[in-house]
Amino acid sequence: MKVYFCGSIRGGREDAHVYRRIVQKLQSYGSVLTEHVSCSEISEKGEDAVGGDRAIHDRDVRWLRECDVVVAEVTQPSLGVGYELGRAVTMETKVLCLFRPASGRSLSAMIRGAEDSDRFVVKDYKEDEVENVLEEFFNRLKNQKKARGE
Ligand code: 6IA
Repeated sequence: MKVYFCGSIRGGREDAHVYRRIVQKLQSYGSVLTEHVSCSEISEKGEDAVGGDRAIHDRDVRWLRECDVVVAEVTQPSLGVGYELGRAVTMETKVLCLFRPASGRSLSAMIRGAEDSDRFVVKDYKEDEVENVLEEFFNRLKNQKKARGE
């Protein structure tokens, strides 16, 4: 299973510790293509990739096409994460968005309103529940795959 993880980079790195926790758990389900998003060394400048922004964009879109599922932490607003989610919807890839209401923020209507409880799932959670929330989602995903004979 290939998992594409989305989290804010230039949108702000305040939640990097939560991204780390999510990526760690995701690695027990398969390979995480975008592991670097959780890396504590990346600052919100996120500028030092070889090939510049075009290379980042093109590689990330290629990975989005390759992955089986997209998991996004959407509490910290990020244009890049919003863009990735829009592309994932067009590709008809399964999406899980994770949002922490305790942040005091209000999630964009374009994310909350995209929820369809099947292909695009939005889940409110508390930080210490994150592993359980992921476990529940991936168990359901496994059962759905089994039911389809995949
Ligand atoms: O607008 P943002 O920068 O917050 O967008 C964040 C999202 O876009 C993440 O989910 C990433 O998948 C993607 N993204 C944005 N910047 C980069 C990036 N920068 N590298 C990889 N993906 C990115 C360079 C950092 C590099 C030196 C490791």
